[in-house]
Amino acid sequence: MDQYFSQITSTTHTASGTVGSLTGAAKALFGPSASYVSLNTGEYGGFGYGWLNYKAGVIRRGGYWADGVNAGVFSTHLNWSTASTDGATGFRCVYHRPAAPASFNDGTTSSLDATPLMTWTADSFEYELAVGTTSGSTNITNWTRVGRTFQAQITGLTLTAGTTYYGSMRAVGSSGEVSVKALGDGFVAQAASSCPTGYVLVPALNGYTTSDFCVAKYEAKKSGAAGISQATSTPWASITQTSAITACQANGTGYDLISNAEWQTIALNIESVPSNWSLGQWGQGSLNRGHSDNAPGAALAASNSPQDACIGTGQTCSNTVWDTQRRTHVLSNGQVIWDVAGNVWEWVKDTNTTNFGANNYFSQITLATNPVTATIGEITGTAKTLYGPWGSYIGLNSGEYAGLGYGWLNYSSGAVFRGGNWSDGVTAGVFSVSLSIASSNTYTSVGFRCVYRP
Ligand SMILES: [Ca+2]
Ligand SMILES: [Ca+2]
Ligand SMILES: [Ca+2]
Repeated sequence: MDQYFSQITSTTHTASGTVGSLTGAAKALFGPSASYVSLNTGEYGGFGYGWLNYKAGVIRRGGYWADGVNAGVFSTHLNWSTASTDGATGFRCVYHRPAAPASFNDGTTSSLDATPLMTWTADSFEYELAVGTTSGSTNITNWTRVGRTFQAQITGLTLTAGTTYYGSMRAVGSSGEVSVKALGDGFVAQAASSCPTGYVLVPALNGYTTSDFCVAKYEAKKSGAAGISQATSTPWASITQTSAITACQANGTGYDLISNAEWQTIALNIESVPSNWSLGQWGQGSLNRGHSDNAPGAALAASNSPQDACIGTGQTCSNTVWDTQRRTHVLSNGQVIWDVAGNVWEWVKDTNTTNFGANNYFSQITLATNPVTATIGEITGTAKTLYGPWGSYIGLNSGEYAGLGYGWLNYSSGAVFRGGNWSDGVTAGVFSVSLSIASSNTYTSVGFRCVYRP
């Protein structure tokens, strides 16, 4: 029955329905919250009228210039369809401010000059991070734009060992409107563990690695029995995975062949840094895939200068000019690492006995396409978790395929090697993986990279 809203109650109008995100009777869906049944003449409380005895499709609110006492902020009209128009009916827009980032994690420990790598479930917004000495405060670092990405850290800080700091983050909409803050539960700064010469610090990544570690900036080069990290000379290839472990450990205590979890920590970090993408934004265009066009048709030495990022490739690029063949990637802490993608394949320390299903580009590998789960080293999951990117790139299904690389997953020959080589073309990339050969094999296109765990 149609009625003034002061007279509409849960007793007079009992029918329940769902309108948008609300479910209830007319009073809950359209009416005022309190009871006004005594206001039953004259202005009727000024709430307006409910034309409720219809279900024609659309909902109009508020009344119009000729509605008299029937107009009001609660007035509701249900007798029109979506195709209706008249001169008394207009409309009003809303802007939905960005939602607070979900699953924000501000890490557990940091060095003295940078926050931990902070992670969240990214949507399509730009994000900002802040750091303070109490939850939600910004007294250490005010809001700092980190771009549209899913993990980031703030560098250039001077933190005090043993002190607890708190990260906060917010999303920023296209008009500059900010979301409610997401609050971290704090992290403790610790005296920095420095990396050996030729190694760069990699921040731990929740779910993959529990501590920061050092990775060789370069593919291993042969120096006596040890695989060392230096720019000059070509990579040490034609070596078995077993011998690569020995060659890394020959550097001394704390050195080892990189694990698959450490490789993923690096690859996922590279994925999160906007400048590694051709269009300067996470997920836009493609990641560079290193020396992989088979011109020249051999592995290359590197350079000590990040400006020489395309050295030897025949292409021209630098640390600021992107190219598919660029050999360097930047980590979230600003460190530069060479040839993670392309040049020579690289053994990881873990082995594999699982066939993960069809081979494909990593932009096309999902939980659904390759659902087999297994444990490789410290990680348990499907191929996407064990070897793949964080983001969903299913729409990047031609050309560069996002530059992520290819998964040769339909094997279980024993060994795991990553990154692709100089002739792999579009199938090379920081996530590329092959499960096709045994640890005892050697190839001229398969080398290795060492880590140092402080
Ligand atoms: Ca924390
Ligand atoms: Ca080339
Ligand atoms: Ca490589």
